[in-house]
Amino acid sequence: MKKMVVGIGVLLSLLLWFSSCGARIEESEEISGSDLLKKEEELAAEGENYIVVGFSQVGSESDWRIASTESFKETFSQENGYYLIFEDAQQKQENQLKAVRNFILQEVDYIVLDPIVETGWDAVLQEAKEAGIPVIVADRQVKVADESLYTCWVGSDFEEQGRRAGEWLESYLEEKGRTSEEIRIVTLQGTRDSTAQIGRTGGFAQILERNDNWTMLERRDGDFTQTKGQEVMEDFLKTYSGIDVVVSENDNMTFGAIEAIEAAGKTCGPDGDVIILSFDAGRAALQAMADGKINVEFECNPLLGPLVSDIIQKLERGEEVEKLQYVKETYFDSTMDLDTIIQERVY
Ligand code: GYE
Repeated sequence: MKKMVVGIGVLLSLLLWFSSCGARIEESEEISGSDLLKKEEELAAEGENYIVVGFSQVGSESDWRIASTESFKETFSQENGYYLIFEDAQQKQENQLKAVRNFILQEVDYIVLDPIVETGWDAVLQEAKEAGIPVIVADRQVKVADESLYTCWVGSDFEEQGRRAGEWLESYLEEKGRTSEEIRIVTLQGTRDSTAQIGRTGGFAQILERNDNWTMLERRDGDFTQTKGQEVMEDFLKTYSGIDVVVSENDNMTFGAIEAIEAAGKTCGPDGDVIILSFDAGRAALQAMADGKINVEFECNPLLGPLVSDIIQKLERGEEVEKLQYVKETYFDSTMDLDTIIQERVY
């Protein structure tokens, strides 16, 4: 595996790329064009070597995403021996394709990709392979015909999260003596065709199937944002009467749904009219649960920066890495000691 020495050459090409494409170069401390020149001199003088990492991030659609970006920027710092080129795709795959191609042109050492959707990556990953640049996929997955087009993937088991949500609902309804009642459910789905959406919807569907008294009224795309989540929930409330359960595939859509439910004069959470199941379990959502508005949160860990760094360090030492690496996760509900959990929460 080649390791690039960041000296005048690379920084100059970064600068050229920066000025010619008008693209944005970001790193832990943000750099402007003239700062970059200064940095170039500094680095050349210090003779330091950096591992250059190009990271194509999904966007900034949610609290989870912000925590993920922070984790990468904090980990891939110059103090840690990295030079990070960070690109926010604003939830558009075409922006990610452009970013990855730019990383290849810049001859970065590693490409880290958090793919918005699973398909459409074969050609660009083939280009990265031909350029000899290892690609580490983080969080969401890619579906490619040739698995050798990426080195490895690290992230959550979204299907397990969805299944866990269904199982939790089964035992909750049993506890409440509602097993023979019709249970009317709606789902706010995450970005259609993203791994997080496919897994959470699919996992929950497995449990839905075995419960004859559950009716899935509708599943609709809320794109993982609060605004969309609120819009879709408002529509659901107008269309369907007697909604018992909302499955919301991330916290930000949940915040939107809560607004919509309350604006419609209804209540939610353990003592409310509507049971809310949510995914991510960020601090703000756990707080909303402590305030009695959410029933349960299925954890999704956004702190993938250090795990990707471990993979890169292994590759640098010429070691093998596991192809698929799942992070361990849990769930939280209102019966738990939420004050302590919130205090310990780092995102
Ligand atoms: O759940 C959501 C974000 O891919 C796991 O994307 C991630 C999801 C996360 O927008 O909040």
